[in-house]
Amino acid sequence: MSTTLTQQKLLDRSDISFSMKFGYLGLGMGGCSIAAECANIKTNVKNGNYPYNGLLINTNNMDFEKINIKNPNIEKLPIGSGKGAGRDIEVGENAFLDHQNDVISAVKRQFMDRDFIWIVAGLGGGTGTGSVIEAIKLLHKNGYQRKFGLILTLPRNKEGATVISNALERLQKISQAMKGLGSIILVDNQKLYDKYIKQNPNASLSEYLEFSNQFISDTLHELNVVTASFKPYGDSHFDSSEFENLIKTPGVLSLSKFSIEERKIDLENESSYLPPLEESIESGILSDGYKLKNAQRAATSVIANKYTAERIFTLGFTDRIENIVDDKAPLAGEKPIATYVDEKAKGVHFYTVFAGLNLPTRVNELVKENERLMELQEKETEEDDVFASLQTFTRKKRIDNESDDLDSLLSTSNSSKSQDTDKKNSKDEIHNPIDDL
Ligand SMILES: Nc1nc2c(ncn2[C@@H]2O[C@H](COP(=O)(O)OP(=O)(O)OP(=O)(O)O)[C@@H](O)[C@H]2O)c(=O)[nH]1
Ligand SMILES: [Mg+2]
Repeated sequence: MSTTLTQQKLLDRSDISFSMKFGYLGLGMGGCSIAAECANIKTNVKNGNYPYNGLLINTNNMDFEKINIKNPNIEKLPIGSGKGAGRDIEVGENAFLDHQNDVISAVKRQFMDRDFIWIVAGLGGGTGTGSVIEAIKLLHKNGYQRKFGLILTLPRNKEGATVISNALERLQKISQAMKGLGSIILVDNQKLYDKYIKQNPNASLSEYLEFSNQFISDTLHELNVVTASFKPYGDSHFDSSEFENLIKTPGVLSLSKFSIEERKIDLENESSYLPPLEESIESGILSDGYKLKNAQRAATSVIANKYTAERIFTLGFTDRIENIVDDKAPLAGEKPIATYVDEKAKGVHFYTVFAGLNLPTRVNELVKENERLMELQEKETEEDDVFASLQTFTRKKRIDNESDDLDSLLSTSNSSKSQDTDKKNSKDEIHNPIDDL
């Protein structure tokens, strides 16, 4: 998939429209960085220069400085100590609760004209993860029922036990409440990181994060534009209100995109485009490992320029795509295949969205990783005990050999005492919770 094909230069165009006005409520450092990137989108559209806005909430004042804010319609709201929540979800939750009234006022001010709000948090830390449940409750109680969804990142395996268990603890609660929420978009940091590092082996973690945030922002914007901007070709139809239904469907949303050069689509040769389309649906853009069979809704949009549309948008073509989607999501109540003409399109672009899904297998992997780390911790403690018994064993032996020497016996017991204290201290150091921050 080449970049020129994937980007379509949507941002530089003035002839596009948006399905929905999104507002982004960022929580914690990751949540605020992603929300800011999404709300920073600038277009050339008249009266739509900045189609989105944002409210950024964090307990760490320094982190606010690191966020690149271009859109004047992004507001920052500091809560808590100003020093962060130190990966403690209770501290994050309490900071949010203590400033609840400020949050309500800011939400009303910022989001009064928004069609849909995305609560954005990086799962694993203290502030975003700790506030997310309270933020859900707050929007729900203050006039935004069914008008908000979640964008949550899943941590990478190497981020450690605290991060993974924080993320899982809150995911458990969120999954219980899932039926009452709009859609949830999961961003699998491990998936995006693996892909990014393969292509950019010398890049830093912060470069990865920047890339991932831009990628999330572009993906959402593209979907929002595609469903509103282009002329439907033929009878098939998928409009802004259907897009709205899709993102308001409770459950997880899986997004996929596939772009291919026009000349590569040979209608007489299905293998020229169907297998990579299927593959793109399975591998998703931001996360994968979904049981698509559970999807409640699905939608596919295909975009091509006029010349290509006339050649490829035949009944047989849409029929084949319909079969693929139907095969993957037999229970979906609606699954339109919509074809559009974009005069300026280079290549043919397929966007597929599945809504109402359960959590993906990546969450199982995180549960397993969490168990592995806990076992490792237990083993480590056991090994400490072995070390202690070995120490006693050596000493006893020495005592036996020199049992008639009182001085040396005393000095041995003294030194053994001080060794014990030393060991206790070093053990304390190893388990100092500050090291976990
Ligand atoms: N994709 C992406 N993920 C991020 C980014 N920043 C953080 N994350 C993820 O989000 C998780 C939580 O980190 P933060 O958002 O920094 O934590 P926080 O909510 O500020 O919590 P505290 O610092 O403990 O108060 C991390 O473990 C990462 O996996 C980001 O810019 N992009
Ligand atoms: Mg933080």
